[in-house]
Amino acid sequence: QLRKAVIAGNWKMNKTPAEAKELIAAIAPLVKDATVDVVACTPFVDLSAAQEAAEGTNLQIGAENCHWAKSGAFTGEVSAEMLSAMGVKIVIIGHSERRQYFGETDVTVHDRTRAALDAGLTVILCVGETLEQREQGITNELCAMQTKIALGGVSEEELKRIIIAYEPVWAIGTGKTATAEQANEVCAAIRETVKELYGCAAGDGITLQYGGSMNAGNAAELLAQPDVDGGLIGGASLKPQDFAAIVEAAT
Ligand code: 3PY
Repeated sequence: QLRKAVIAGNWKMNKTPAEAKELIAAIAPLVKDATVDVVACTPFVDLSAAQEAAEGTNLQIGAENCHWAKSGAFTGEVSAEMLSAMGVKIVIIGHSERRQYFGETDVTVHDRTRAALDAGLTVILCVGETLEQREQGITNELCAMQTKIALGGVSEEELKRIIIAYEPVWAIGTGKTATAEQANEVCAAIRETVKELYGCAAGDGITLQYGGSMNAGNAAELLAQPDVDGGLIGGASLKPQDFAAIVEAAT
């Protein structure tokens, strides 16, 4: 296979540490034979508990955000260094909920990506258009621009630690899913952008995920698309059977 398939759960602001332990313990046996990479991205306070529960399994634990500075006067924030120091290997950056509710911009997404790479983390970089932007017909250009700004200054070597998740904002937490064709078209456009920046081999090698109400029912069709290599899973990642079914569909 050309690229690594990665199924990552995005737990968002759900689960206490005790609940996280339980959920990981429920998911792990269901995905133990997966041939794809399986990740659960949890709230900061759940990371230790989730890591403990995932020990000895093939489940990787990731975070949902990190700050761009190594340390300093940034009340309420968590640095990439801190995540790395606790053994976290992967982090979501630029999720649309961060952009929508917490003032995240293409520039801060770039800065957080930079910090995460510097700390040795793998980044799940989220890009995607709003409904208004889709209706204006600027989806592909917008996703290309978000990708280019985020990856500014990222080396070809570092690109190996980037996964890009295409998440149409209108499909997030709304129950609406992009059609498989829509998902593939935008993923293909993002891949073209990466090729433009880094060359054909790098573009062919990068893992692209679709995210936005992917669930046990629609995963197989989305994941069968040639440019969709994995999924970033919201609500369904909190349901062990559903999450396992998505992992199965990617296998
Ligand atoms: C969703 O599926 O709603 C997501 O936001 C995944 O990140």
